[in-house]
Amino acid sequence: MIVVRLASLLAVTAVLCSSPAFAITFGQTDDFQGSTDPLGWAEGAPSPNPPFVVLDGGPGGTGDSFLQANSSGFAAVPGGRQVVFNRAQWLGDYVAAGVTQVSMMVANLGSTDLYVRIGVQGGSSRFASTNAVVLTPGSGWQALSFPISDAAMTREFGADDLADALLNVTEFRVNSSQFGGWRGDVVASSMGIDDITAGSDPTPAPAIVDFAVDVSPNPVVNQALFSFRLPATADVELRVFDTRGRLVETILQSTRPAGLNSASWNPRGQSAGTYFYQLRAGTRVSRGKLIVVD
Ligand SMILES: [Ca+2]
Repeated sequence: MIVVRLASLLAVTAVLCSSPAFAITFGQTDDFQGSTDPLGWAEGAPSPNPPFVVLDGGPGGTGDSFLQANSSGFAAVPGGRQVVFNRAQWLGDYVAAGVTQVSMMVANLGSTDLYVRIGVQGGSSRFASTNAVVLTPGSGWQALSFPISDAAMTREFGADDLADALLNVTEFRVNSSQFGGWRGDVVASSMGIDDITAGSDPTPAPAIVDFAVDVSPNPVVNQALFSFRLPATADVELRVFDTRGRLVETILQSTRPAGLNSASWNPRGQSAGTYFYQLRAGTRVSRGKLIVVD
């Protein structure tokens, strides 16, 4: 009887595992704010130098966290290649989500050139960017966009059917590969990554600039009022995240006129503690911290 129950439990588990536990959504962003959780980004385990979150020095400067990926260049040991992959929130049906491009901020933090590409795996098929973006050492944070299309990607393994692979992506990766390929080069290097965003061509990568947002009161008791001034009509999105980077609530998602704008948030149902807000207005982004008290 126990064997039967175990068997059915395993069957249920197998069914659950056959579909992604996470589904990619249009507009999702890994900004690494608010914690040292690398958000599922990893290297082949066990790596002696897995990717890690650096709390300051991202494209927004102080307080802008980012993911750093170091590679040793030693071929014979894990961690030798410059590559990070994600088997969590970047999985699922890219076609249904309308995701045809991934943009990100990338910095070359090492002393050798980076040849940045993305890769997607669906089923047994693997594809990587046909053309790399070359980043020289010390060139600062750069906004990169990688189209996900037959024109922009090359089959690296399995069936040459990108459209089919995109129906159920099982791994998404970023690597440095000078001559193309899935695995990433064996090279001593260091890459900073931030604001990895699922979008569509020709969505530009968000430019990070100062953008003043007033939050009152903060700490928040019953209600917070966000005030901000727009130089021109813009598509505005205001979201609140917890310290693990999980979306708590989308407060505002609409087109707003030039001039002074405001939006309020009632944190009812949320536990007391630290939260982060992110306001996007066109290509402008502003982030800040909220404290919710009982
Ligand atoms: Ca960040």
